[in-house]
Amino acid sequence: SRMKETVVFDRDWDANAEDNAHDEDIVPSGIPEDVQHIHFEHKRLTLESMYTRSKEFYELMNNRRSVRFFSKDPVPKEIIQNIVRTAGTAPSGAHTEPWRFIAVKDPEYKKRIRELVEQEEEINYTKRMGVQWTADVKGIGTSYVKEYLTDAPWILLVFKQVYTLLPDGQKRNNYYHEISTAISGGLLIAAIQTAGLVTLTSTPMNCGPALRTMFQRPKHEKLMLLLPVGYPSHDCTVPDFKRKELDEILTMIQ
Ligand code: IYR
Repeated sequence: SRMKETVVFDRDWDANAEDNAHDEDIVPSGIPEDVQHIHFEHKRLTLESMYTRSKEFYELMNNRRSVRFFSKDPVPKEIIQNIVRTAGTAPSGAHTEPWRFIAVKDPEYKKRIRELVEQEEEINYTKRMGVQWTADVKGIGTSYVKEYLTDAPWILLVFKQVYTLLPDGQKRNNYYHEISTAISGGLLIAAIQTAGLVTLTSTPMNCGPALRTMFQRPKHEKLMLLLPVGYPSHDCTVPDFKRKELDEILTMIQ
């Protein structure tokens, strides 16, 4: 299918890329067999507070929208650091924590990112995505021109690490690196929303290797997400989308 043909253009999403880990160079997980197990403290909430908190969190998250029009107003770096701390709490296969984040505020680098992404996206829109895909996203009103990349005060890059490189050059298997980093991305987005900021979850096709090189990151780190973070501009608009109803996403067996 066209979709399949398109995806192999992006080397960071190629499960068979030659810089992925291979069984022969893998050493065991770093978890000692005799790791201490400690008591897990947990304080139960009242049922009433569980109802309210779950509903309030849902309402907060339901207000999240993917935003493409950003204000240039600055956001303190400590807030970005807390957001990334939250992303780093995600569960991961064998506790490998296979993620790496880059937070870019430097206007020169944001400009370079924008130039690179726009250059690749122009090819994506005209050649790689194909007729069906470009038609499917037309209503969102996107194009290869991405002003938000220089307007937003921060750009966050999320990389997955396909293996962990140990100081002696050996490699440790990062089990489920893709889903682990994807979950971490979900927590990152929730943390951005909780902080009162907005973002756009973008996956710039074919930009991974160049962005990794721009920031001197190693080959086994693959770009998964690129998120501008900041405040929406005053005239920001979003498409009038509705979410699925609960019964369309949940089957309860009880
Ligand atoms: N990657 C392009 C096109 C695009 C693709 C999807 I799927 C969207 O939901 C929106 C846009 C871009 O970022 O413009």
